[in-house]
Amino acid sequence: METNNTVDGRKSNREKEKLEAIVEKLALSQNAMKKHEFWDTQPIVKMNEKVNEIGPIETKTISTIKNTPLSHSLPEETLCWYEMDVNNDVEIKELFDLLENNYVEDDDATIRLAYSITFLKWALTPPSWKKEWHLTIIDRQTKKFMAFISAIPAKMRVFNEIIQMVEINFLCIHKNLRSSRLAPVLISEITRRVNLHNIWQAINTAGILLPKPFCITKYMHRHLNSSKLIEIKFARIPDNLIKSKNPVKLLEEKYKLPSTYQIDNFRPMVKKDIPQVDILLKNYLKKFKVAPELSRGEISHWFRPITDVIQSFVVESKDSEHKITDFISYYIIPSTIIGHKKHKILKTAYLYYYVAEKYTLTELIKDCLIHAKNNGCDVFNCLDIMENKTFLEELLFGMGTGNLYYYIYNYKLPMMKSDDLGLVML
Ligand code: MYA
Repeated sequence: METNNTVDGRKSNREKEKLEAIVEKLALSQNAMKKHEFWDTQPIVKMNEKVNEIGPIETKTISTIKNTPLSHSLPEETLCWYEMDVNNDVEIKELFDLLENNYVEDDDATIRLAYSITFLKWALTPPSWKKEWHLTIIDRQTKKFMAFISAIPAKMRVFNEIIQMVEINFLCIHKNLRSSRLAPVLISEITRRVNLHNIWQAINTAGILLPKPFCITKYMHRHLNSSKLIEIKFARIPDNLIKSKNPVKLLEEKYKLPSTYQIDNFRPMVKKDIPQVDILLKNYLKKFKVAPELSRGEISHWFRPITDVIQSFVVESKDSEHKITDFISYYIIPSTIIGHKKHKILKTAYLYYYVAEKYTLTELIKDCLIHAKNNGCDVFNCLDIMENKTFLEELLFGMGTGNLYYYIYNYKLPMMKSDDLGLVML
């Protein structure tokens, strides 16, 4: 049984031990028990620490926080802090260029995330966003963007506690400035700027293992365009098909989808649906140990459809009540296919939030796959969080190679299973 501030019970303890064992194994195999010059100084759970309670690690007051930027830690002749303006076309293009050329790549550097300008604006401007949290480092002479980190406000429920936090994202340093300890400077400066708003916790994801994730999740992928995925080596031909005459054709047949929705009254979400979606989603997210506490304004911001950024759908009852019974959404991030002659962009759909009431989750995801396919997406991704494990097999999702780790800053939180997590980060 779980209570407010402790996690108890033999079953959850067994699960916790299993999870701790996995992290230890991973930590050892990836040599992450090593010293972390920066992270060892931060209020985070240590890699070998066993956590049995939840709550802040350190408590401070605003009066102890410096109100000037950490300039001494920057090479001041060449670089300086800058608060970018996301609504300025030139500056958002600068951010786009920095990320397009320097952001997250897969392990063998074949694809690199290339968030669109419209996506970046959307992701960085939820209700109560702050310009000073779009923290940029520019080259003093050329004014080029050389590094970036962002925070956005996010209320999070952690077990029964509701905490005003920030989500940290888009940490990026130009390739020419790597390994010069600039990341700790960016993280410390954004921490200072967030602390000045009396906010002391943050949540983020990363593809690398650091001290210490509270949840380890796996990426799952579902082909929408098998021939392209094979050509760019995102997917490979399975062993059982290698000897067949036309394995790609067989794969395409395997992943073929109907061209029209299977659910009656499955339609794009519109403004008037927001109050009903709000109630449905708030209620659904109560199932999970960690989930966002979304305001109506945030629901409107995060789910209002924007072409090639975010797509949301509802199912509306056919009777005079026009009740919304189901909801599903996915977002789109293109990736650059690095150095490929034929293909330049991989268009990827990512499952976002959903509520399945009248229909099964499998039925809803299937219509979402149909939309993503018709919308030109090549692959549909999701994590093994929330109730996603229930549809993976039937809808032909395959496991990816990497993990996505979830971290919380300045908060003790025992490790949890991925299906206890109700948080999707962009
Ligand atoms: S995750 C996406 C991260 N971005 C990329 O992967 C893009 C491509 N890579 C790069 O741009 C650079 O390689 C980055 C590191 C910028 C990642 N999370 O400057 P360095 C630590 C946390 O010499 P560089 C996202 O956006 C590393 O362990 N720490 O390294 C969420 C080492 O510390 P230590 C990281 O390679 C970000 C130190 O940095 C990460 O030139 C959440 C080395 O610094 C990472 N992904 O640059 C940030 N990568 O010695 C934390 C490296 O101790 C937020 N490091 O091991 C925490 C909450 C803050 C707000 C709190 C408010 C209350």
